[in-house]
Amino acid sequence: MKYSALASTSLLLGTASVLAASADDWTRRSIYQVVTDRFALGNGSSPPCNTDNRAYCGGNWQGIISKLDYIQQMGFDAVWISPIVENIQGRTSEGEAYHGYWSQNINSLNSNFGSANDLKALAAALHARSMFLMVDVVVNHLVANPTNTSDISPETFDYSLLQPFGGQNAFHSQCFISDYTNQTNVEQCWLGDSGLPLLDIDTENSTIVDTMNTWIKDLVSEYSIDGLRIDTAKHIRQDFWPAFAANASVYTVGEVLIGDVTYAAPYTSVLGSVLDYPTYYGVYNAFTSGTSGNMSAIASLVTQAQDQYNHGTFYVGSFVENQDNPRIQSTVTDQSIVKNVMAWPFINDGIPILYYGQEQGYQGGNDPSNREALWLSGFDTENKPLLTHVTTLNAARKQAISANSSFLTTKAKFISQPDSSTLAISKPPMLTLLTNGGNSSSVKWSIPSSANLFSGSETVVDVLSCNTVTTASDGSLSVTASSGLPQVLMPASALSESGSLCKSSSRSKSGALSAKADGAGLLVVLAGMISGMTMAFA
Ligand code: ABC
Ligand code: CA
Repeated sequence: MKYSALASTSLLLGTASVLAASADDWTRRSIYQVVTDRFALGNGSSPPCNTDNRAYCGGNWQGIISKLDYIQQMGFDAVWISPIVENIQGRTSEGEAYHGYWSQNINSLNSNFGSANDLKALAAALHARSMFLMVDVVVNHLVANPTNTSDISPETFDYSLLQPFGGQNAFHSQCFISDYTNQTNVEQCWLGDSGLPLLDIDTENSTIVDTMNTWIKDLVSEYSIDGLRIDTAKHIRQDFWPAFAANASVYTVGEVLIGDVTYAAPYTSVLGSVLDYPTYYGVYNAFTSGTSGNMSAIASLVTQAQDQYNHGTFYVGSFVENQDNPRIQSTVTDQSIVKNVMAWPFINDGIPILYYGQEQGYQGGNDPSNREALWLSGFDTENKPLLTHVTTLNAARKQAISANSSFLTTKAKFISQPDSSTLAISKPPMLTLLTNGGNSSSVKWSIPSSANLFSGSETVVDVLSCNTVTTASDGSLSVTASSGLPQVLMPASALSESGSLCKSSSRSKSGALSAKADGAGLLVVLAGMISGMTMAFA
């Protein structure tokens, strides 16, 4: 069954109701992350948007509603939107609050993105498509401009703007975070700098804790939110989170920005899970430094995370780009490498997240360059190889979920390889072969019969190309690649029952048969028939 019983029931009862989606419900999902200001305008216009200006460009919730076909046709069934509450107005020394992380009043919405009805309409439109809504929330800080820019001492802020608290005593005393090895400093000092201080909320105060817990409960219910991305999770004491998550009563994924598994691990017990930053760094480094990139570091980070995280890595958010880090293509443009990196979130244990724009080939570097307007590429779905790639990856994951009922609860395993520029990741019925060799490399993967993945003389399909290979009589498999492309292999028998993926895979070797969105299924079938006929006549 594609959706959980609870989700289906909610759909029958009415689209506006909260699905109360759990971490388990989210594991079958695939998330498309948008910065609301940069995705689409409800009126369909395409204004210019210079990221360097750090200013609002006009995207809004109605814009997202108008482009749900675009998102859903790539196979995504959840959307994570940037923070929704009212932010600091006007221009600060760091620009405008177009990204939404500079809250001022948590009880009011950011009118740049639309009205309460628009946000409710977005939730309803998503639910009508059986899609989930994830909202980004900030609990750690509020932001105020000092009234006197030459003096940012705490007395100089206009606290009346900072709602619902309204006074200096709601904040930790002023100090900027200066020592990331001192957890008290990380939790109680302030992010930002003298140019734009992020006033650190006193989350040790029980009245404030109650306010936050009531706030999140009401927010989730008011806007029918299915999941939360928790900003700056490591900047609040761990024991704040369990009650907050319980009040949210939906899946919560915390942003713990760190390269260290052991540091991140405890947050997987106080929240639904975390964004898997440690593995992100491993993947980013392995694929952006040529063949000197350390591929085995990925295996070691994932294994550590599987061992140390609560629920292993099944509930993590798995990503390779986001609003805080340079896009992959700002460093590497070899499309074979880009395709390898993009495959990662879809073939490991976690919940895949794609940051909007990657499918269009965006190349922005660090913040603010990585927040390009999507409308400037015209929502093009033709001639966009990476969009086709991600569509296939989503379809492959869905097919794996339906072919193996324990796919989502079986840990990914790494099969050791002789070539250090390769990785082989087994998560039955998927076997993924990755390489950082690049488009002119020649690499080989060897899968021994002891891996117990395939039977003897079995047909195995690379669902990215629809090419097939056959296992040896003992079930072992040897695969070579001369173009540096990733391969996502599945037994032909795991593909035959349903889905649009490589329909005629066992007969065709044509790369033209790669999976398309559901609507293109007929085309794929026809192409398969023609291809099959060609072979029959040959
Ligand atoms: C603004 C400017 C930027 C400028 C920045 C300093 O100030 O626009 O050009 O570089 C929002 C906006 C940003 C804005 C900030 C500050 O507010 O989106 O444009 O940047 O005003 C979250 C969100 C993020 C958001 C905020 C604030 C928080 O995802 O979009 O930013 O609500 C820390 C926090 C993390 C936060 C991040 C931006 O800063 O922990 O929650 N993200 C080390 C620290 C991390 C730290 C990171 C970056 O540096 O450990 O805690 O993140 O400062 C690994 C190590 C890590 C290390 C990384 C870099 O390397 O293991 O420890 O992280 O290997
Ligand atoms: Ca804090």
